Amino acid sequence: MTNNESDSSREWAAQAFALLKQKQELKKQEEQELKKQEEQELKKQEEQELKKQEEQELKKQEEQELKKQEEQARILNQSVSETKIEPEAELGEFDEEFTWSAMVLAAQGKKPNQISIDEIDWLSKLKRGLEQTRKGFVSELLDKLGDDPLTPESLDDLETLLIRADVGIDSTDKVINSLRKKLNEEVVDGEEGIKFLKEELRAIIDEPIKNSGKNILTPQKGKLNVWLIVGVNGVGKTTTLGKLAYLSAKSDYKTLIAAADTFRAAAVEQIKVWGERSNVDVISNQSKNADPAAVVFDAINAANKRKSDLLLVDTAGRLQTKNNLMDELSKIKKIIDKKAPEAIIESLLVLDASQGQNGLKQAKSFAKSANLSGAIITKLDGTSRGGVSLAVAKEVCLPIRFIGAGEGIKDLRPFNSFEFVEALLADK
Ligand SMILES: Nc1nc2c(ncn2[C@@H]2O[C@H](COP(=O)(O)OP(=O)(O)O)[C@@H](O)[C@H]2O)c(=O)[nH]1
Ligand SMILES: [Mg+2]
Repeated sequence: MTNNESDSSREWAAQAFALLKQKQELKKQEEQELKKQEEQELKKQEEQELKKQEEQELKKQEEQELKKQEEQARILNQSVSETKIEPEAELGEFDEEFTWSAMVLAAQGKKPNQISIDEIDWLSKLKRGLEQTRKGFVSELLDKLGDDPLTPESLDDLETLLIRADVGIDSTDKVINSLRKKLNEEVVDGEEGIKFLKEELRAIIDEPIKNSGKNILTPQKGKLNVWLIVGVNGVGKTTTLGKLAYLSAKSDYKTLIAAADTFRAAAVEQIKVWGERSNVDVISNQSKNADPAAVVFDAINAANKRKSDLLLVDTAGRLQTKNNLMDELSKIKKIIDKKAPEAIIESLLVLDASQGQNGLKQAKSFAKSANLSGAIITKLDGTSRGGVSLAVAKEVCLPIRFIGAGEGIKDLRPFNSFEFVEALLADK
């Protein structure tokens, strides 16, 4: 080979090498690309599988929940139809319970001739209902305080007790800070401490009520008032609505019920029984999975025709993450705006006190998307978590409008912070 020849073949070899190298790189790249794609595909498949599993799990949960609800409704319907007429409350003994209830009424400026057996009965029920909450709270507190002045240590105890009663961190902090400030300024004995504590707790619950400009919630006369009863399944919406219908009709408001929980067949039956008991008509649509907004449409027509004062709307309670509950609510609101633009709408969130912090979570997520105007706390009887009422007022800023403490038609009353705090902190 000449020098020339050798140069050019070297060049040729170099070129070939470069080309081969390029090819190999390309192939490597392609392989990597393919591998990446495969991995992505696999990941996607895994994600889809997981999602499917989650959906199935949710569906199963919902089915179970529905089954439970149907069963509850069946039992409730049975017991409700068996005891259609609630017996009139009877005067009990002249005992400690009566004396306590009477004193709570007197402290609100009522004269002896102004009180009714129903009021006494309710206060006794409320106090009894809050017994569980009180047990782990006031009794222990009073034990700890004794007759001695409050100390920084007793404040630590109080803090623990408040948290345990589901009062919430924000409310607890506020109360403890105020008490600490007071302690720094003066000697505070046990009794005075309790009095101050009551004032602080009342102030927390009263704040959203004051801000709303309405001390208690009543239908405004001369207008159509629409109260939407919302909340997740099983918290007591339908029961509460039945009790509200009774209260409203008894107070001479022309009342009507819309059975807009069309998701379960038994829900319509359940509300009809409550309608019968309170002598209030129920507008419903029997067809399966009827559109709730269509039921509300019919109900508003009827309410307009009859010049009703109050339309109570029962709604479905599927969890908002699973279904379009929020869409359903906004559709209902749109219908009301269109058909009755003058109507005064209240969206009342029903919360089951026994669910404690979980209920608070529900309230927060509903408040974000459902434009709530108030809360109704149910099942205060037999739970130790009655303190959650304070957390709702403080952390969700909702005025509490009614409280329920039992399954009977009379076991719901307008919320009164004085009575609530007295019952919560009663010393016996
Ligand atoms: N102990 C007690 N039970 C209640 C109260 N309110 C409702 N319930 C019960 O809770 C269950 C569910 O109530 P329901 O009104 O059907 O709930 P909804 O699914 O939200 O409509 C029923 O068994 C009711 O009797 C209450 O204040 N106290
Ligand atoms: Mg219901």
